[in-house]
Amino acid sequence: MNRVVVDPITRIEGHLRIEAETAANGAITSAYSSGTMVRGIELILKGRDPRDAWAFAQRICGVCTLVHGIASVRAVENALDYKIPPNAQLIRNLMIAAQYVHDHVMHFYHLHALDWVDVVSALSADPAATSTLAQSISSWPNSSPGYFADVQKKLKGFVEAGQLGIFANGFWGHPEFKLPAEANLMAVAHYLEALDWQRNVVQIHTIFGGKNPHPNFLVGGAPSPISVDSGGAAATAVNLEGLNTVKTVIGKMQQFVDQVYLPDTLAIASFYKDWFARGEGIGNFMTYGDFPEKGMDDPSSWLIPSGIILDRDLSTIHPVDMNDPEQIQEFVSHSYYDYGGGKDQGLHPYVGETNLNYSGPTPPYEQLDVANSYSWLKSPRWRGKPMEVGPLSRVLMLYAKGHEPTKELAAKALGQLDLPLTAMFSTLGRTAARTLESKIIVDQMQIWLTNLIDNIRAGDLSVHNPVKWDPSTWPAEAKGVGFMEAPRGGLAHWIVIKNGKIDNYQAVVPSTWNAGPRDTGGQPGAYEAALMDRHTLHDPKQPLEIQRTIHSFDPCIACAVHVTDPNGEELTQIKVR
Ligand code: NFE
Ligand code: MG
Repeated sequence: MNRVVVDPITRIEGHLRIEAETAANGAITSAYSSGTMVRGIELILKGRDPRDAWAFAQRICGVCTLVHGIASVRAVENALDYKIPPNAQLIRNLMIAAQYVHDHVMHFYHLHALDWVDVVSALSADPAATSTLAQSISSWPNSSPGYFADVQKKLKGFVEAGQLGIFANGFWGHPEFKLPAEANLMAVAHYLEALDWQRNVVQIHTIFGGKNPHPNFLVGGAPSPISVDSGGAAATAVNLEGLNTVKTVIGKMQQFVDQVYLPDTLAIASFYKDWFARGEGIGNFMTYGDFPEKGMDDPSSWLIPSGIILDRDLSTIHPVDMNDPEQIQEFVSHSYYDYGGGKDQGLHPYVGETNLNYSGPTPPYEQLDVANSYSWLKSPRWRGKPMEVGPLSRVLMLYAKGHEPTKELAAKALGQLDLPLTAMFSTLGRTAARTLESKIIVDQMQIWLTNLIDNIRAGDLSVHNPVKWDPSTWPAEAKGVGFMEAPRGGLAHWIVIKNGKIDNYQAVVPSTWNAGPRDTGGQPGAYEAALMDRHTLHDPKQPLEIQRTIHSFDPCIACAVHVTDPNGEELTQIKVR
């Protein structure tokens, strides 16, 4: 038995270590996922004004830059039964959607594509043939032979200078790379274009929330007032000029998704169909739901429904109740934490504990102590079962609920790839689901914007409900859960308020569900199970297969452990033994 150690997994946010045991033929027989650093944001929040919590919670992560702000204001609003105006709801939807599409495109090109695209091979592509390929799959205008020749020249410049810069440290030349040189060059061109494109997208956050990353939020509504007469781009209120910019940016987002992201996903996936047959793992999928047309208290109005799918059975959707202490629990049996009531307890987040006084061994180590504790992540469970959260869960839930645009898109994509629906239960199914939901959500953005403009035209400028702003109106004790679908999956913050202050606060985030370690009963988390689902390492010194499947989840370990490294240290090696 060999043990392959990948530490850190690169092209993710945060610090993740994977250890895999392999048989003589390279097959992964066991896998372990470890978050290697901790901070404890939840402790920082205790005793603070709940109306300020979002600003602290948002600093959990700079990648999903707004999601913890949204979950936090929703938690306070849920605790206080605090309604927000329709305009604020629409503005939040637009801000969340902008985050999704931004995050998903960045993930595909900048974090995940290089698992499938051999950058060095692009050097030998024929620019004219690349142009023919690009024009055969899309009407995207940057597709002439001269354009691709220029991109290739730029790439050659990197290589001849002796350094690949942003493309350094790939497993270039690995035999598992299957794309023709021309497809590689096309993807490299789009990698560079996506860098440029994403600068436009973040404007939506600056218009509605003042800045990006970490736009502003407000308990009870949206932070920026709407004004029909304060002109100019420099105005702090949301005005017609700002709304026009939002409309233009949404158009650019749609064009990129339709003409670049979607066709590239299908083109690349068509060369890797074997990756639609491995890497799923658990088979349980959970969504909390999001994008309310009316309010978070009216689930029938949500674009993304909430629910649980068990054992890949799309015919039954089980309800999920985040207030039920029997349903959501976090375990720490294999985490570097202790609970007051014992390490094998499962705690609902209202009574959750973040104890950093665990006395057993923590990093550094030679090898994870997998029999005992091996991660700063906890192990969240639904009724004791591990769940996968994220784009695949959402697309399956939309599909199972009969959402027509999802069914049509999935049928078209799977038809083009000549694959059955069950192919979605896989590494590339997860990646394709991320692309499909980007299309579903970006199309919805124009509708939300139109509704917002219609409200404003009808004279409704309200973005904030002042009624419960004053803490003297609050009950002495209140508790609530704020949830959303973050790009990486269902995210929820649980808050307990006593005498106007935060008494307890727990965030259980998507990457904790997916990347957490084994639980008390030894059940693996989603990353671990996925790696144990038909993976064979071609070359243990270049564990590309591990990267493919782990990246398909789009890990964010900063979110998952609410971390930074207390010592400012970074590990930089991939160790193989
Ligand atoms: Ni830091 Fe985040 C949250 C996670 S969401 S990225 O919450 O996991 O995409
Ligand atoms: Mg937590």
